[in-house]
Amino acid sequence: MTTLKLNYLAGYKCKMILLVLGLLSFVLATPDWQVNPAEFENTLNMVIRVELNGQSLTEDEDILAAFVDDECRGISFPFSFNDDFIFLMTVYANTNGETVTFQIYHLETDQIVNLEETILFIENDVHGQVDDPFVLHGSILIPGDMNADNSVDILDVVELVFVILGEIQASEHHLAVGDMNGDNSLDIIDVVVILDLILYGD
Ligand SMILES: [Ca+2]
Ligand SMILES: [Ca+2]
Repeated sequence: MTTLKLNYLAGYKCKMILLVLGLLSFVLATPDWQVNPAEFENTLNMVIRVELNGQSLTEDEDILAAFVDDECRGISFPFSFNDDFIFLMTVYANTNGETVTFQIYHLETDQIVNLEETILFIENDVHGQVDDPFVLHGSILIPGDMNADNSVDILDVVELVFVILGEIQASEHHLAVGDMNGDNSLDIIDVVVILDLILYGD
């Protein structure tokens, strides 16, 4: 085999490896949350239900995590129960009295959401039961939902047009959910994208 061919094959292999790595990084775009139970002596257990924008979860692939400061202290995946999704969460610590916070990765909108409630870690505590879960609340941004009513429809298009025309002053929320093409401005292109979303879905 000639050197030229070998160089070509090596280059081809490199491109394939880069392609595979690229695909992997796309697939693994979920949060890098990990906890090592062996590092902790104490636990508490929770049964949790999560409400985002006042509504229960509809995805069974969201991920819930517990934190003390920025350190992950527990991870849980939802399972279906009584037409809802609940999480069984074990939280790990070495010290009582630490404040535990929670975040959820919302797959559908690819957002990590800070949840409002916190607990104090007390070893062997139990929070929530299967028929009466501990409820965590948070807010997600729904692309296109200009009027923040948890759905995207013609009213959002009207509000966006009013914002573009200067009839309504653009708020941070408007910019966060209305800039559909990510160019940091609200204009007719965003109207077209939202109309497309309403008419044809994503
Ligand atoms: Ca709306
Ligand atoms: Ca835009």
